[in-house]
Amino acid sequence: MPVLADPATEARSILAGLGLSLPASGLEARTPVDGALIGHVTPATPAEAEAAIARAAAAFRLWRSVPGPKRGELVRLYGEELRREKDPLGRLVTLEAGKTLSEGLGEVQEMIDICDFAAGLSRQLYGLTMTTERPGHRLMETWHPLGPVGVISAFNFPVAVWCWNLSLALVCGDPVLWKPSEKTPLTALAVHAVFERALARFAAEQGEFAVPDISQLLIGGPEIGNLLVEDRRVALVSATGSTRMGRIVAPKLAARFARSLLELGGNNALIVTPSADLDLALKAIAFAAMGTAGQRCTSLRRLLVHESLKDEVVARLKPIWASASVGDPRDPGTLVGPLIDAAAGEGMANALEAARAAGGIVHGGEAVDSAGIYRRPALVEMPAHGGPMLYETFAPVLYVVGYSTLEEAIELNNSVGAGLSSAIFTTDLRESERFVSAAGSDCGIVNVNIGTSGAEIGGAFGGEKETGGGREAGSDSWRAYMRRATNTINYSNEIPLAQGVRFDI
Ligand code: UN1
Repeated sequence: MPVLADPATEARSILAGLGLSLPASGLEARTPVDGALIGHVTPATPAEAEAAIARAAAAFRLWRSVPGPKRGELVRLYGEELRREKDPLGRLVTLEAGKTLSEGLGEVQEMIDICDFAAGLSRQLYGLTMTTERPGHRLMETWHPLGPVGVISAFNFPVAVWCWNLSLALVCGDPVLWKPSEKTPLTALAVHAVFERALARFAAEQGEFAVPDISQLLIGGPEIGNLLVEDRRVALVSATGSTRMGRIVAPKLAARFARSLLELGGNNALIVTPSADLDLALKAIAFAAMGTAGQRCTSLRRLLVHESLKDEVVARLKPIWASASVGDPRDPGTLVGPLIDAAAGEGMANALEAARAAGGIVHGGEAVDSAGIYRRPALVEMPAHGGPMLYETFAPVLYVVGYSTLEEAIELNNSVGAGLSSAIFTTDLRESERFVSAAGSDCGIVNVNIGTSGAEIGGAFGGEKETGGGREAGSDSWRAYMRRATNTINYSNEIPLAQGVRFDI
């Protein structure tokens, strides 16, 4: 194992390199690498959050009239700044969220990718023109900026998910107010400081179009998130987190008819059919279940294996699970880093207890440190689909059950509350087409011969049912950040009414 620096010292030196110093008191910021205190951050008071919302509302009135491609230029500059700082930012993600260095860097890459996507999109906010039933008329739609967007993000993708929202919102003409997870305030400060550099460059190069306060960071707890949710000046709240959080946020937004974009829990399954290429499947299963220590909303939690293969698949997975290296996420040999905190470790232990109580055979899962946040990944043979398989445990636990027909496997895939991601391994065209068809998986992400996690930004990301229904990142997800106006323009000398209605005066 290479000699690695003290995590808190390394984090502080990365922050200093980015020009950030931490105050002596405030909210604690810790690293899960060894549980140490990195420093403190200053939370926003409710009055400060209120003032920030007012500034965002004022910024909106200016930013909405800046031409889309100019807005895109700012996001392009941010992508350039991120490229320059990819290494320290990726390391900081690793230190604060505990994901492996490769994944920390991958997360920053995801930010860069969405900036590129959004910069291109800034010239493509297309509306349709329709043929009209009336002579001398034109019927079309235009897409306009919506208003300030509140972003509430989770610890597991502490910076990329904000950037999916920020880059699209800015290009769409909306200012952003960001409340990051209380568990990851430092990465938020760091990426926001880098954004401010891009904004300063934009102001220097495109002065007439620069608008202050188009991106603001509000560090704090649920009370700050709640202010964003309840304030009528916040037009859209994009919230990533648990289904429990979504159940609190969604009715409040609905009560004031605000838009919501919800990315909630997942309980993702992968089906291994008799025709599957098992070598491929095993690699995909390992990354999807153990990557990010099982702390992605897209992590694989339920493995549904055809009964003819179940023993073989379990026998081949067991040594992969037993040999996966658990340790410091900065060590290039590590596959599974720490869980975010001790509570997450307890959550994993409780799920395994529930699995045993339901008759499951648990392989692995034990803590390897005294704090219980470094845990061996667990592989659990379940006697039937049930017990803790029915809910999401944010930890590296993979439950395995057998199935006999594809219909049954699809039923099981769809039988849980969440509907985020799903996958099938098959070389049978009929099976894969059935899985992706209207009568197949009911999830927002439906993959063939690839795992459940690790989506590219080009597609729309999100899921159905208790996952909340929101879509972020690629495809036409931008529409959530804009309002649509339908325009009928009469250039004739008559007032013909639609549907042939007559009203002669
Ligand atoms: C999340 O876990 O909240 O598809 C987002 C993936 C990542 C995003 C996950 N690109 O796994």
